[in-house]
Amino acid sequence: MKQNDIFFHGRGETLYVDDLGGFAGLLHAAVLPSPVARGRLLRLDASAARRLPGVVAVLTAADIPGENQIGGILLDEPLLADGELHFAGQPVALAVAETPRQARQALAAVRLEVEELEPLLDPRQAAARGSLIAPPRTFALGDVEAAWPLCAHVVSGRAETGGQEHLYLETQAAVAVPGEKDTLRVISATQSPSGVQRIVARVLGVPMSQVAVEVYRLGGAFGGKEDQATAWAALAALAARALRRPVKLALERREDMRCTGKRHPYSSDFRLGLDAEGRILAYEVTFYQNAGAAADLSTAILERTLFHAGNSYRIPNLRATGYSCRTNLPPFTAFRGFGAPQAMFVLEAALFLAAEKMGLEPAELQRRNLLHEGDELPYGQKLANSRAARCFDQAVSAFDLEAARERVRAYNAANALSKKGLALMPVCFGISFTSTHLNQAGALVHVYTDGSVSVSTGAVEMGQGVNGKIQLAAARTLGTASRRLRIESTCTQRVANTSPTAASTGADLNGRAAELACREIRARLLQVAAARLGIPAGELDIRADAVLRAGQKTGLGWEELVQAAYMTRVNLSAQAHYATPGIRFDHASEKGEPFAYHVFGTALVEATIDGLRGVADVDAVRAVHDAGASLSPLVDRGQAEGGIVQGIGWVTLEELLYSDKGKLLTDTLSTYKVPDIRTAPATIEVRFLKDAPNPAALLGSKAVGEPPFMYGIGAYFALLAALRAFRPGKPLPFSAPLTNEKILAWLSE
Ligand code: LUZ
Ligand code: MOS
Repeated sequence: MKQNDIFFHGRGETLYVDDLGGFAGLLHAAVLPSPVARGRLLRLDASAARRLPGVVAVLTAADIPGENQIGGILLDEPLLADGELHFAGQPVALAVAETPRQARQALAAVRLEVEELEPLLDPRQAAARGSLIAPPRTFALGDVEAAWPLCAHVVSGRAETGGQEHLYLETQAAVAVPGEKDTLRVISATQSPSGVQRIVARVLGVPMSQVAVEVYRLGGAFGGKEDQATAWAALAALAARALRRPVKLALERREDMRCTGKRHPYSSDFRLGLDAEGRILAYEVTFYQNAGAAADLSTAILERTLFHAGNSYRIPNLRATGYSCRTNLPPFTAFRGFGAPQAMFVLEAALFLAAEKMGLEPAELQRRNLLHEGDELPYGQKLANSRAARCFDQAVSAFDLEAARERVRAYNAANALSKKGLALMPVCFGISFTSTHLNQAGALVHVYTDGSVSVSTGAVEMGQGVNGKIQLAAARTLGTASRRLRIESTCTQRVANTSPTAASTGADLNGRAAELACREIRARLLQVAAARLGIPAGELDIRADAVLRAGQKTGLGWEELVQAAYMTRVNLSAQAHYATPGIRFDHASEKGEPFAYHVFGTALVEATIDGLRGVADVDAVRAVHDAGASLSPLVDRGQAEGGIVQGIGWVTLEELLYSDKGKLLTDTLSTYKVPDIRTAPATIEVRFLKDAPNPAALLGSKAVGEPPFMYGIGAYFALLAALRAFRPGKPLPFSAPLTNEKILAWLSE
């Protein structure tokens, strides 16, 4: 990010969807959520609501001109309930009024007659009753059955991880503006503009070409707007189309917490077998994913869980099975890590248990089993450029594991009521969308006659700094100064068929597309320069706004060059498309090379438990992280630090509680705890692996968004080590989050 961007942002001048003005005749919409988790809608009476002051309309499923269907992967999610209620918070009706307050007053006056049915909330129960989103899937390598008898040690158990609220600062929001001839322009806070365009067109029954979707930026997303921004945009579009006026729909925080999906809770069974030296021989794991009431992205998320069942470890015999279980909770959705954190937690639990049984430090088992170059991953891909051991060993030496262990031992010997623990957390995360077709991106670049440059791509800026990275890559390729470049909003009329900005691939894919478009313009400009200077284009270079020959300035500058190109009628615009090469996956065999490359790293986490009060502190997280040749070390550090804190929140603090009727009880920030400045570790230190360019991505860089999240898992196991110091021998829980309440209960039981 440029300095002036930071000041602009810091002064609060950034406009989010709810801040946008200038829509003549703007109406406001609000959504009536289902009051029950499962039931039948017997009657909906909006006559009193429609008579209230300022109320323009109350819309229901009957008002949808196209299909009442917003499912992306599976067609199993109505936009507005059509008789059956599948989760508390499911949109039932839409009130539209002159002000947001009047719209919400209208909702309170809608009379619903509902027959409430017993909801299904537990994923194992759902699986037992055959309530599945899709058939189960199994990834297998080697032969686990043949391996069990060879194991010197076998441990088994159950591990649970809870959901997680995204808590993006900007809640879900969209504005829909009708245009002439049934066209519609939707400004949406979405990670997936083309996804919104496709569903809005489907719901309205118009071609996609009549719907333009534009995104300026998001106030955070974390996966929560990959699929789940769509419903709100489609509702705004429905109202705008019906009423022929611009309509805004922006959720209040509590509405957002109640109605939108979160990270998937998982309940898993594991069995891990090792030889006498502690080498993993066999691992069997079954994941029960709580998908909620509709598919959303659950099948893709479960797939990434299976891909990461082995995390950073070499496992010659593995069988991983996943069930995506349909329940009556709001559909769970993408969240940073996309199913991989859930998988990694289970294997770390198994290793922790095995280490205790063998009388070893978990770190010894971790180190012995790290992946190496050429190892076969459970999905058939041979690991290339493994940096697992390099990161692990550097973390052990740079952060002096021995000294840290000694500190913990000394502290625990000296303190009876307070104990420390530490854990190492290695991470190996595959980069590419697991759905191969999504690994493509487009860009459109215009150079204007004054030398300024406009760059559009499919990438959505959500605070992760993707625009800055694209700007850097484009400026470097063109040979002009970054300040001449403007990264435009993301718009489906400029760049079509965009994949969501997700899977940590935003800069990889869109940066490459921008680079390709800029290369084309650069090649044309070099021809122009060659003609002007009478020097072969192959001997010329453009750098820092100047045309060079053998490193020497030729006297021809950027602005003059661009003018010359225009005057000689040379195209100063280019469109380009990038598709990640060399990836494929075969669903019949569950084998292939789905990932362009992997990101590696290891964190050392230290934590303290106050045994009297049950209060846990994560003291320090230090990580050696593989960022490749970072495009922006400051941005990447921010991503790593933020991911670590978010990961710690997931495993130690953030707890979603539902009533037995399936209603979210923790729907405010007084009941749902998120990490703050007090709970964040006092020390976070991220060191980037040195001299580690990545041949498989933009300018040697690596994707950075998701992998660091999983370092946070180490906090759970550091806390378990501290609990162990209080009570040797007592079985430890593998149930995240390990809240202060759970710690106190374990200590006092
Ligand atoms: N979205 C998706 C993702 O559709 N496929 C993926 O593999 C993925 N991974 C992480 C985050 N979002
Ligand atoms: Mo666009 S959304 O008209 O660039």
